[in-house]
Amino acid sequence: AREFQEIQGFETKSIHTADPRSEVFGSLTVPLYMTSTYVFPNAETGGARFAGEEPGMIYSRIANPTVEVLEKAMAELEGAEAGLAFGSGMGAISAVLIAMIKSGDHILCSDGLYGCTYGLLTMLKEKFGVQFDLVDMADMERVRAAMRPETKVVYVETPINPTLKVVDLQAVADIAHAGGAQLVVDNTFMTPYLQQPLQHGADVVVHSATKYLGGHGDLIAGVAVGRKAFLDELRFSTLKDIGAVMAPMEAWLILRGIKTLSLRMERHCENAKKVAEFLHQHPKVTNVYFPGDENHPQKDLIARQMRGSGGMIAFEVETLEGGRTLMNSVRLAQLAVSLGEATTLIQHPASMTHAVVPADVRRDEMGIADGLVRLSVGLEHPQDIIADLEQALAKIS
Ligand code: MET
Repeated sequence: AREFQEIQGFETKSIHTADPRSEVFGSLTVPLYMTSTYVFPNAETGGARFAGEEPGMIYSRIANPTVEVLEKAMAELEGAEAGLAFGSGMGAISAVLIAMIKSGDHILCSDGLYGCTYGLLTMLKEKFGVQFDLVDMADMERVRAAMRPETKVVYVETPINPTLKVVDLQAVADIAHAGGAQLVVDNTFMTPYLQQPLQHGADVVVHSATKYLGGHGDLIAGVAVGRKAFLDELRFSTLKDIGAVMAPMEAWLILRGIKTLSLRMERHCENAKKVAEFLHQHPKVTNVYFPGDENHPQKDLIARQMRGSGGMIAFEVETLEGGRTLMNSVRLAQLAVSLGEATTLIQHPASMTHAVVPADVRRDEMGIADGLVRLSVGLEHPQDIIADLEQALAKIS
């Protein structure tokens, strides 16, 4: 790969960082290494690779050349020392958290988390005695007060799935570090094009690469980026032994996806702005949650931390039944979980992505109303997305 110190533009990096020109055939795109294992030239070399004394491939659960190109590309795009790829976003989150904590430790979380992340924390608590709390991170006094001597990790989504609350990363990072904890940020909703948490004090960034990074709804994958020493440790311990690895074909597809990441994110942002404006003025829509709102109370923070407001919108209609009618009436938008792809997707957090969260926690701590609907605004023409929502909202009695 080329040297990138002088290249400033994200667009340029996202296209050239996976440059495989050292390949014998001069292939423009990254070769796909579909292999489980690697032949050692001799017994001594095999032993030396296992001992970590010599570089070189061993086995694709530990590293794979195609996957390694993606890991380097993601590190480059997030401004990290290193990256590590996983079989899913949850694979990345599990490996990172398990590497950082032990029984009796405490994890402090934003007051909203993807449902399966909450499920993982609950499992770690019930089976291994790892404590966790959700705290409203709009108020730094509360974050400070919720820190404990055993707090080893502060875990943040921003914007939060699905409520779209925004958290001040630098302020939380300062509190975490003052208390001896590390800050882990799930950057799935933003991607490194819109937000780079490591530049705002985070120690590790995790992604579901299934979403915007892949961008086409055709794969499941995850990535973590951060310091090389931590990720090396993860590669040779937690990731290796948990085995939640990314397949080379997935890495290849994501490398293809990130070449157009900047273009796609720009359009997702533009489309979502137009859709949010439409929803705001619609009489049947009671609440809209969108970081791109003109009069958003955290406008300064959003401008400081995010290059754009993203493609995700959450909103409420008056009744649960109304929400159901809406979701059953869309024609262009598809009723499905997941997000960040070309197709507009609509789903109901309370019964779908966040169904695993107990109802009281979901409502009272996370602020997810039963009637909340989440929209992942796609890349269709904005007028078509709006027309579809308009006809579906008209079906609500
Ligand atoms: N993380 C995805 C989402 O928020 C997948 C969902 S539920 C299994 O939509």
